[in-house]
Amino acid sequence: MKTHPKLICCLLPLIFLIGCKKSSSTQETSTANPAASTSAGSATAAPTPGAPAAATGSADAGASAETTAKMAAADWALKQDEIKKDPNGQWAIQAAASSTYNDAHGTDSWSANQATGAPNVENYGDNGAAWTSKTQDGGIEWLDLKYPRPVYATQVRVRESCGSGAVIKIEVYDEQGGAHAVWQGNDPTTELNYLMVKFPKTTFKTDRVKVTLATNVVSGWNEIDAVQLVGTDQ
Ligand SMILES: [Ca+2]
Repeated sequence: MKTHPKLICCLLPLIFLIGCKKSSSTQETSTANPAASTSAGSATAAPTPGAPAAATGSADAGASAETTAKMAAADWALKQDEIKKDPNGQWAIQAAASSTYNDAHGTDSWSANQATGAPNVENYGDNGAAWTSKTQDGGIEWLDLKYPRPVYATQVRVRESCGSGAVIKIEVYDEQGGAHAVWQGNDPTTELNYLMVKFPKTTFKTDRVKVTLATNVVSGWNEIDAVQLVGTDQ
């Protein structure tokens, strides 16, 4: 019963997004523009598995659109696999959050812990294997993650799995516990994809990342499946 209102609220934007999938092409993604960025960091979102708008005026248009869609889907799968296996990438081993849906704690569905480990959400939409906040559109929420090995960081990849596009800031912590913003801006992520934030290699080692969201900017539940810290020992 308690998940009932949640499911309805998440399904509405989901239906909307699925409905927009074909026309909201990868162009939107490619305009990824951290315009409000206050650092040297840049952000991109992996291409979506959605098909680009179908070509018209040719008997082969349907078939070629299908081929293009399949190739885009294959590219997406390859990219997901590449990230999952990145030798310089680490998955979180511990997490805390500003709030959790239904006050989930421990390893409950939607708890902060659901954002630790490798990605395990296979489809875009509401899923207890991802973290989400107590309310859908309340505003500022955050996720604070710990990693096994301190590294000189070059990238953070946030896998968004529902209500994508609400991340506004990413910080990494130095060994003294000082927070350093590596990115701030407009999250271009759509559907089940990574927000990929690249920045110049940090001058300190870090094993802690904080992801801040403004949940009011994308209506419905904003869920994070996993967060990868990328960096090296030297
Ligand atoms: Ca997860």
